[in-house]
Amino acid sequence: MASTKITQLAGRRVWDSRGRPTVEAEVMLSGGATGRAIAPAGASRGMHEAIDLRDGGDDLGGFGVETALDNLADRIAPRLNGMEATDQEDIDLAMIDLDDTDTKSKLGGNTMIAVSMAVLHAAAAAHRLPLWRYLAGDAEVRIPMPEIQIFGGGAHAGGRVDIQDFMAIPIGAESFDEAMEMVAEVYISAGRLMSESGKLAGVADEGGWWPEFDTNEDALDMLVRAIEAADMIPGEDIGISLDIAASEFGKLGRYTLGLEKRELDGGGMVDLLSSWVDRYPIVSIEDPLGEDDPDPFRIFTQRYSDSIQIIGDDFLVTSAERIARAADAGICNSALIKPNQAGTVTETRAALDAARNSGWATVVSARSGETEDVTIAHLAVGWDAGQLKVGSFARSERMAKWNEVLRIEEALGDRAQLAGT
Ligand code: 2PG
Ligand code: MG
Repeated sequence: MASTKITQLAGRRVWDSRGRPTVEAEVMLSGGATGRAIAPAGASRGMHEAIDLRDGGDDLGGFGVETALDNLADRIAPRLNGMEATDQEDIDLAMIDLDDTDTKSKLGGNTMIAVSMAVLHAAAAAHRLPLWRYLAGDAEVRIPMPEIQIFGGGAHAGGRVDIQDFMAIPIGAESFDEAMEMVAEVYISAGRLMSESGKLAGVADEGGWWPEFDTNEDALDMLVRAIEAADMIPGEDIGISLDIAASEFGKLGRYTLGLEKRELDGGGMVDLLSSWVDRYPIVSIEDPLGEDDPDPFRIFTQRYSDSIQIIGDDFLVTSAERIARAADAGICNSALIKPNQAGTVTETRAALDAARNSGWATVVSARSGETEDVTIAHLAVGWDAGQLKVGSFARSERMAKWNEVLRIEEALGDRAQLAGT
């Protein structure tokens, strides 16, 4: 293997799927290998996530990343120069030490995750291995089951309906290739039904159809119809997965729902969601209650933990500590794993391990602001996470990830196995 000392580390401003600036990091190693990665950005952000450092002010809507890039050039690069790229933990700890805040507010979680993932790519390149294989080593891996958005709502669609992600999980698929085909049919049929009912109004932030509905239930009904119209059986071929992202419309146990601005407390939310789980072929629900509302979250988990997947996103923010605490308290049975919520690869992996140690399922996830970066596709396979969520079945920042998994499935050949099958 070529030598793997970091000899160059640089950042540049690139642009994400919302047309906002973001940080790209590029690393070169002594043996000539290089690695590159781009930070994604969330819109419905958990309050305990690593800070996405932005310049503020009037330019670029306040989303500028000049401070983040200065931190990379002036503080991170001099510190990491000469370090071994294969010692991912040392690299990440060096940045954590340099930042020295709980939320990565000095260096910026966006700066740090771009660097951390770029180093990982460079190390894999030095080993002449695809990233997923470098991560897996000799371990067996499975291809992740995809969760794919058909309608986008909530903060990704101006609050048109409350639920943020209406997703399809192709539980009846036997390969990733077949999973893609099944969801493609549902996406097409949902678009056709929207058009026929005069509701086709473009797409939301992650490429799911714009939710031109009066209620959340209308969207759920339409999703069931779309699955049936694509000649598949809801709940058998395709399960419904929802990201309620309840923290976006609920604070301190008060939830303001619907275009009519109906108010519910935590118990009311549990009842409403229970009525949906009982009526629709729902197999997974993310953030059913707010990040600051653990008691009803626990009640919901107790009621449905045996029958559906209950994922924490804003509630757990890819933190090993929060995941372990939630597991002890009986809240959630699965964790969303978003590298930029943690801020480094090492902490992301620790969160995944914490979930696994609690017997939970894990879902590696993109953010609503994305780019052509496909690192998460490799993490999902290489870490054998079991599931992958990257948004809809449209727009290249999403399709780049699905297409990358197709390539990995092909590379695995006969050994490829879709998780959950
Ligand atoms: C989520 C993500 C992706 P955002 O809530 O799970 O859908 O959204 O990146 O805006 O937090
Ligand atoms: Mg979420």
